[in-house]
Amino acid sequence: MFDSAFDCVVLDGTVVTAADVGRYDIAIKDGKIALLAPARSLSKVKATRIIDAQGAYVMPGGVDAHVHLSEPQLFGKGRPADDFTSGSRSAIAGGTTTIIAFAPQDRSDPSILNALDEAQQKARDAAYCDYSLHLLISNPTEQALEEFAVLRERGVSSIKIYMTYEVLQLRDNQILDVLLQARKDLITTMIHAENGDMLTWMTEQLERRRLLAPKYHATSRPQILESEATNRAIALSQLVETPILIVHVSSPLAANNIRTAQTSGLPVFAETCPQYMFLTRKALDQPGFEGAKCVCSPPPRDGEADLESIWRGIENGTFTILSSDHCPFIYDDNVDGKKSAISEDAPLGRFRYIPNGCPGVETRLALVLSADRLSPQKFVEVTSTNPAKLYGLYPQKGALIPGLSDADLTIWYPPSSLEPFPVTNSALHHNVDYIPYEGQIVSNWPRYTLVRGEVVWDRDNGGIVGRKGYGQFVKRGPSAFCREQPEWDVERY
Ligand code: DUC
Ligand code: ZN
Ligand code: ZN
Repeated sequence: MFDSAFDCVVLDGTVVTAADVGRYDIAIKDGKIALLAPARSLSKVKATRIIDAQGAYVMPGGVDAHVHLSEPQLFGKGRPADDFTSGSRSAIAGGTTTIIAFAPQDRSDPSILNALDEAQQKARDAAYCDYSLHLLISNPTEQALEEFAVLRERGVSSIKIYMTYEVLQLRDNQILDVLLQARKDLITTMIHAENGDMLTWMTEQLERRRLLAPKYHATSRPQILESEATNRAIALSQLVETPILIVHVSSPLAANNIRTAQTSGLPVFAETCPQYMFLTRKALDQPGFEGAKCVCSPPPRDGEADLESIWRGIENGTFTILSSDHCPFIYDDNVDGKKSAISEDAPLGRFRYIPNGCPGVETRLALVLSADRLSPQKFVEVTSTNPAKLYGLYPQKGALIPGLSDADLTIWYPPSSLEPFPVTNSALHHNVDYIPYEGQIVSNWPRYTLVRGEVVWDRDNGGIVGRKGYGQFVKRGPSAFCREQPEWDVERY
């Protein structure tokens, strides 16, 4: 029965999908999952490579649907330090096999297709893992809206819009235009929900009092900014009757708004990130300028109760996905990095100019698994399967279905075979000089990462063993959570 030669066989894994956990062997052929069979039943089949998982977790490769690479200045001063090569290298070393990055439209450009061309150009032949792109819309002209159909033809089925940042913020009527077009073209709209005008006002209040240090970043963006914008985004999507995804939710108040909308049957989805599960605003209140390392938006919240509420939101399904929001700025760089916010008259920097974002693509899976809080199925659901479903990659990604799924695997160390150890930036593979989690103890780490059947990360034998350029652009269909609807009718109101 199993006499055909396979390219690779993974023996005796504790195979975890979003649905099940069981002890299996996995056979791989031509980059696809070929077969799942009882553990050790494939030990004698012919295969070019055999990996003995020794009972360790074997999971569909991580899908990180929120990664910033090769972007211009968008979030304050500075620009992300990772390109598609270093960002995807860091991804595979952390067990992530597919990333979705952003193609930012220039605000002066009436089209969105130049942004897509440019991002695809940057990514071509550069990545270690498979990738896709979200179009970041900052100028929803009539032309841009008409081009949504072209995005779909080119395999891009999601966009991101902002309710804050001077160079990105859309007005409510523009958001409605975008949502209506997204509904027509079956595009998923990601929304950065913070009230930009409240933020500007708060920033001015703080600056007038010369309260400029990094910790005031959190003061300038209280939860009400996020919860108001979240509510408004939900109301706008309710008017147009189209799904939205609120990205990087940090606030329990916003999460409550989302939960209420979901309970009433609205197609509102939400993402959270490790920085809102492990960090509080104390991380911004460090000696000197150090707190700038953890400046991201929305900011980490007040205390343990807030972290607890985000974990609970993952457990109870409020959060559909858990992404990194990897937004990598070098700390010790006063041109493009965090220190660009320091000037002679503000030696501790001005929080309003600190580039917003933290690195995290490599640490996302190990930190969350090591917290030992989610069931293994829930872990796979929010870090791999749901992002694949939400963004039209399923079941090619995020699943282990023979004949259908790419052989993208994350294989961990067997139970108790690795001493818990502190994560340190020096062991990571991005282009950044720090992580917010330096010294945090993890109990496991991906031992092998496979992309389409090729081992690209072998922690004990060479580390990165994949090849730059191996990663392919993955064309996506519509979200599994989106459905065709009749034309929106204003007369219904
Ligand atoms: N939004 C993001 O999605 N990433 C980094 C900064 C931001 O505001
Ligand atoms: Zn954002
Ligand atoms: Zn982001």
